[in-house]
Amino acid sequence: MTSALTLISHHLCPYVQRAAIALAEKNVAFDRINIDLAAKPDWFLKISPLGKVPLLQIPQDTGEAALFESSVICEYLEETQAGARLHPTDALERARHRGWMEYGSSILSDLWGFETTGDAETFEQKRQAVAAKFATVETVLGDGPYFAGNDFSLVDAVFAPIFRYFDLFDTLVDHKIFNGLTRVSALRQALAERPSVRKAVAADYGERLMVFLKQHDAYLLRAQ
Ligand SMILES: N[C@@H](CCC(=O)N[C@@H](CS)C(=O)NCC(=O)O)C(=O)O
Repeated sequence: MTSALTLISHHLCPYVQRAAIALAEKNVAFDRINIDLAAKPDWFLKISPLGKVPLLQIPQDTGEAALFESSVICEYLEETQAGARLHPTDALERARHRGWMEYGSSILSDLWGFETTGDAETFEQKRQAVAAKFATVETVLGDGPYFAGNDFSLVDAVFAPIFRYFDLFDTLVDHKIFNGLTRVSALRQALAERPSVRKAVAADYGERLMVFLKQHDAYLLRAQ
């Protein structure tokens, strides 16, 4: 039986990236299996209650445990793995960080509409929603380089995959989402340079994302 953790993944999934980033920050070796979410394998459906990635498989004497939900996986890694702490030690600060992780998930919900809709009106609504949420993030950021200053945290692991989308989106449309948001823009830059963030996706991520947009006939590809 292998002793390594296995991350059940999808090439583009931002939630998977959170777990991959946390594992890399903790210096934990892991295997990664990418599945096709359009044709979910039976073995995956048996162990994924919600039919979603990521899953973290953890070898046990009795077989293999599978954790689902990215925030649960990240919290488990924080509690069980040595290495850099990814949550503050203070309970109030830790709770605050968990709140901002949730906030990142709510940005992802709006971003899903922004990137997949074929309709101009929905696109504009989602663009405004994402812009408003990042304007709020701007008000809680300090001098950086990361969300909580010098220490990289799980909040950063949540925001890095969100920013990554814009490496492609910026080349397609003048969305203005980060206009005037100097702290958010600096955070985006710092996260893009972080090795754990860089290696959380494969080299062909941008090409795959472009294929995904074309498959959805995304308005994003036609927007001015
Ligand atoms: N709340 C979940 C969200 C995970 C999620 O939405 N994963 C997507 C891919 S990015 C998925 O597996 N979708 C497949 C489906 O819904 O059928 C988490 O944080 O892990």
